[in-house]
Amino acid sequence: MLLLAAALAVLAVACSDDDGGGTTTSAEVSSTTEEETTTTATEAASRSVTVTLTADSIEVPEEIGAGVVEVTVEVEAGVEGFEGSEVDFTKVTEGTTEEELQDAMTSAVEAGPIPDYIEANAGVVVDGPPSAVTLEPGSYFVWIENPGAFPIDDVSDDTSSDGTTDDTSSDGTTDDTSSDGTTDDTSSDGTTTDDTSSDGTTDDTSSDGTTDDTSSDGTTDDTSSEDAVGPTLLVAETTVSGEEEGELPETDGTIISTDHEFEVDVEAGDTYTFTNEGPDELHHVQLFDFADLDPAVVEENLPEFLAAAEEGTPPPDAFDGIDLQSAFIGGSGVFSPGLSGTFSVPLESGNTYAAVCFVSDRAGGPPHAIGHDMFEVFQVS
Ligand SMILES: [Cu+2]
Repeated sequence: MLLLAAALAVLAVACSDDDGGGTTTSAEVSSTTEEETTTTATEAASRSVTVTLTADSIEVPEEIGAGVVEVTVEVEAGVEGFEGSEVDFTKVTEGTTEEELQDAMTSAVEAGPIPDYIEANAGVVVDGPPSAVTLEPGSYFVWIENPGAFPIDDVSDDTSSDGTTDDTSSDGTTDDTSSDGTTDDTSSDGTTTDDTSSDGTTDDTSSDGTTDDTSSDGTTDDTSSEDAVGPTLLVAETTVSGEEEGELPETDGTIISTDHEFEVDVEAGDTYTFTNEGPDELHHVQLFDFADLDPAVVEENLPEFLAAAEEGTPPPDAFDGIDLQSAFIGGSGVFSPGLSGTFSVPLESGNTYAAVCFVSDRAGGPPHAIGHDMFEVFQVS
């Protein structure tokens, strides 16, 4: 119910925005943004945003200004499990449901296709100082993987999935088509064991589009409630609006991705800018520190190193006990073409690093590092 209310509120805001611009919008969101309204009439939505993570929720402002946005991620005291995770700002086709988002991300993680209703993405990593990202106007889901996804025997979850159902009205259309392709993947993750049962019912899901949602959700959930898991993602909705403004802050260097290569231009430091120049695919950069190893040796052995990590076999001898986990020092969020963001990693003078992309093509397939040799070995001067 809460979700329904939130969804409607966002819709209302989006509509009023179309007619009246930023001013009316902020008035309607009054409770949260009243103070900001008074600062600038034309610039109601803030470009400095705090994302709050709790054990079972993610909270963001209902409206964010387009352009360069500074994102601070706060984790509620005592809550664990978000370390190193990524908060994604995912622009979706208006009317896309939370369930479709869950489906899409589950599919993406399984190297499946990324559906067209995922229009753009910018990500920030939970740890570290605030990151600046570029956001284009549109309807967004802001989400993070739920570290608390655990077997439940709880109706409240049905509520959340019902919450998605509400959007139904608007989705009926897109859902069915896309969910048929993806739903199977979906169900296999979100609800591991239910798959069997829900695969049977998956079609119901697509037909949910109509009105049965409540009933069919009710059914599937009930059947599987004993071995169901919590929602795979914690999700909030927001609207990004207004003129795109602002400039990314100066950093210690840039890493640019194209389909499917990196261009690295960095000096020693701790904050860098990642830009995805596309033209088509989503990318990120993940950085691995090989200390004083010869760049040529790293270059030669990296494919075997990555393959070994994927297959769970020992790393090549040349790496002298360095494995993927121990070498990993962090990286950027995932960005769609045309978008940028800052991220924090420590790069030391003299060390050898590898920039690696593990994202798959929109059409599906292996991680870019494996399928397209998308990595770049470099030494910081
Ligand atoms: Cu990539």
